[in-house]
Amino acid sequence: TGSMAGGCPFGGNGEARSLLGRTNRDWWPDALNLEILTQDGKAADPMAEDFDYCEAFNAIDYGALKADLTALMTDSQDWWPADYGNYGPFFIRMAWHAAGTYRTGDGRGGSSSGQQRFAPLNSWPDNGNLDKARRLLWPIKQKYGKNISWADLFILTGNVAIETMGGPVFGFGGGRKDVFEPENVYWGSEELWVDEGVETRIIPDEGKAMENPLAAIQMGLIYVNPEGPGGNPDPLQSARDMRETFARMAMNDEETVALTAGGHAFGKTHGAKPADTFSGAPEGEHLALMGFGWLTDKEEIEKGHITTSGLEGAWTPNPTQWGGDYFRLLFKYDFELVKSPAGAQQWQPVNPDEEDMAPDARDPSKKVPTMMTTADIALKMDPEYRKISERFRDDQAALDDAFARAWFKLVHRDMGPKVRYLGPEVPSEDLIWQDPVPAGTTPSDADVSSFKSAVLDSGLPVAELVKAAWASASTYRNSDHRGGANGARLRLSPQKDWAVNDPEELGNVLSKLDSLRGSISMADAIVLAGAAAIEKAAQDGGFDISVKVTTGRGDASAEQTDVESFEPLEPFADGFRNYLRTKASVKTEDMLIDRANLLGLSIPEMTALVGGMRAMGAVSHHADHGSRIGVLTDRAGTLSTDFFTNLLDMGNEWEVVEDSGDEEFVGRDRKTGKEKFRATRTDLVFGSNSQLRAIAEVFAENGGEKLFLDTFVRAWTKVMDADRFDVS
Ligand code: HEB
Repeated sequence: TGSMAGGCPFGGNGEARSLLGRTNRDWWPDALNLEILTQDGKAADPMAEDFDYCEAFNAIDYGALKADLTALMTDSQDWWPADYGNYGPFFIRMAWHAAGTYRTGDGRGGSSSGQQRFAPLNSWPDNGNLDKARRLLWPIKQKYGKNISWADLFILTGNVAIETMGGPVFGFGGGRKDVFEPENVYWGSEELWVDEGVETRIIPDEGKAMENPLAAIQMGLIYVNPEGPGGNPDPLQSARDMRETFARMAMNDEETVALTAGGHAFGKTHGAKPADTFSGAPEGEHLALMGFGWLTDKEEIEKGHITTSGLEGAWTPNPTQWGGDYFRLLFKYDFELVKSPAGAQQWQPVNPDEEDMAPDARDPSKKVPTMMTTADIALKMDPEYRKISERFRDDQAALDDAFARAWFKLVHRDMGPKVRYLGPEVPSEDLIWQDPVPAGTTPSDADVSSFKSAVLDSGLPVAELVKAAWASASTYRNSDHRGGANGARLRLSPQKDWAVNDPEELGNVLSKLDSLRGSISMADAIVLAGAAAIEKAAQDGGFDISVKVTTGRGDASAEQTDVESFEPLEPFADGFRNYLRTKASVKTEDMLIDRANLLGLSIPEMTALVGGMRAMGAVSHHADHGSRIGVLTDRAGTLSTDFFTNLLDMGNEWEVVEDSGDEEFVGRDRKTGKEKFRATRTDLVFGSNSQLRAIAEVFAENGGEKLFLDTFVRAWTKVMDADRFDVS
């Protein structure tokens, strides 16, 4: 069972599940299947192979784009009229929901690939009517074309909305490159969505906690249920859910309060009519609706009689103007529980003064009561939230600063290091959550080669050098671009103490490298030492190869490292090192696939890395039991195809080790019964799975060594350089 504090990734509540949980195919079995067209490595992406989004973005007339977005805010369209004549609040919600799927657990979700355009996100109940927001943007997207991605446009539009309504903005970095197909992300294994009566994911009475890496309380929500947990309007339980879900997206209490209150300074909720008077979500709707969902009669839409969340009303009397009204009203009034016209539970001020009423969204001369969701009331009822809320009520400048910074973090959190940000509005201040790394220097070729020979002469074994380099670089996640070898955070807390890194062995390797490196950065030294070891290991097998290292990495300090924020990067399983700490609710081999995906590896690259690292003996001691588990060779330390040849050899017979929970296996000589090898599921899957076996065969074939070595070195270099945004 996962724990509130984090817990094992994929550690669900006991039931085994598949890696992706429920996918689009489960939700919409009849949807058009385009996947057969992306077989054989054919791209869904229409852009030319040499398309460079950075270059395209940098060529944009940024000022003109912002001016167009500013004009769009008040350019109300008949087919979806703007509340109060201003789309600003609507666009802020669009941007927040684009970014709000981000989760620290695996770094997936978030704003950076424009996933809100695709299922399931385009059809999640919580994203209701954002199809209209995106469609309102189309003329601007069309005008600027490839120079601005949808993903960047969603966020920039949110920023412009805040700015034009007088709100504080900290900056904007572009660089979110669109993808053109739904990303395969685990969103949960429930069979129902929030509006279909599914259970919430935190049920303390039943010991049920939200499994990692999920960060929303129910399937189909970005975070929490606005009506309270499972629809129960209990502000304290709502605070509990908020605290947990916001923490999963890297927000502390202060950031959570600032974001929620700051966001709800703007706009309104929509619950004018019962939800069953609207059509279904976009992905399953009729062709003629052209990608729209949640529709009703034109006349009703014109009158603003729409339902999104089901709650109805604005939070403040000035829903298109930034200010302190949210907290002023929250503390000025007692609130009573009422039902919206759509039947949702919400809170209304008791006896509000006339000037504290909100304008009607279509008729400014008409006054209507304001409202709060149960989650808003939590900001007053939860003791910790309340302290922060009172401070913000009394200090508008503090709220301005906290909101601007938290919003900036929210919408840039999954973009990785600051060098990836583009455009004229990138703030100069370095922020700790950007994992800053000081610029490095490039050592001379002579220094590099003398360092490499010194390393090989030092007596440090190939396996330990390879493991150290892997430990350093393989923390990288393609999802949020965090981790990686740059910065050499491997030598800092918390990474230096992670069980997967065999801390004692690692400490010894690192101090040896430190003593030999001279002026080379520690980050480069670790990668160079790995390269030296691999070259030697290949040479021992009779192959002369060279492993190219792009030097120039810098070393981050402890002060530049937010220890807590690195904790979710700790691998609970790393199939490349045959490491498994806690059995997950998915199969252990699924964890390898997941990690390979986060490293951006192809199937052949993943296969070559596993086989090569096993051959060199680069396996974690944790799984070792002194038996070199997975090292299917009698010449460990040599970079060879032995792992594959022995795995595919019919002379070997495999048998599960009793009491290993189906995790460990013995390989015996089929004739004599003599034990030859030990292996894990992650090893045997390369013989048992037909697709992986097909790759293993290619490497094990006569003459396969060259292809294996090329693939290994390419994959290795890819992992070592995965975070080198400073040079690419
Ligand atoms: Fe919010 C809206 C809830 C957070 C911003 N929200 C809203 C609504 C609801 C909510 C229910 C309504 C929808 C409709 O339309 O119907 N939120 C919520 C919750 C939370 C939140 C529960 C957590 C606690 N928000 C938030 C944040 C932000 C926001 C963080 C930002 C920052 N919202 C918002 C806005 C709006 C909303 C702006 C408005 C929209 C319009 O107007 O359209």
